[in-house]
Amino acid sequence: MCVWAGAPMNAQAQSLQYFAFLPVVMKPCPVHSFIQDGGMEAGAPNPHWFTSSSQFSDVLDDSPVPAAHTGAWKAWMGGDNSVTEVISQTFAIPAGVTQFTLRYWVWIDTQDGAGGDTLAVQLRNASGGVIATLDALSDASTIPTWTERVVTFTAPAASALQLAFVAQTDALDPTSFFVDDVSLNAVCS
Ligand SMILES: [Ca+2]
Ligand SMILES: [Ca+2]
Repeated sequence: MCVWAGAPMNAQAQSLQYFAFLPVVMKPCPVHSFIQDGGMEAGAPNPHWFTSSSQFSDVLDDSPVPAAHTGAWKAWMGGDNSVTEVISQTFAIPAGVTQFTLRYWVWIDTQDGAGGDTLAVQLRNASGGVIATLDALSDASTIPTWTERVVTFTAPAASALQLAFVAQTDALDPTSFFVDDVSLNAVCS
């Protein structure tokens, strides 16, 4: 890429017209996803994903029905009343990278519909403090089959951050939030 930095001052100066071609330094763009095992195929217990459940149930699941988006494993969050379930992963960031594109596949199977069962996708600092909610879904979101979500966001400069999916259900009419194939890539100019 070049930048035109010169222009004639007037007609008499046209013979002095010049152009300066300035180099634009392009930083290498990491092409890999910062999230490891985005498809959760390493199973449970998982070396990359932290999981927690208020009911002590397994969050990562390889049941053939309902089927994962790809492979055998997926996250199955919720599925019962009054439950909080989380999957999260802390990832390292190369210096200077602050813009990201998050992609993940989600499917919401609900007996509710009033909006009280929620799935929040959170950007957290490495200690787990919430920085931003990147995506917010609920049982009122109509996602009756595997659907890809794409979120582009700017993060604060940091050497490490955490991505978390947090599902919470209310006391009536359960909702299952299924998540699979999570990827997080740098956005480069
Ligand atoms: Ca999978
Ligand atoms: Ca509910």
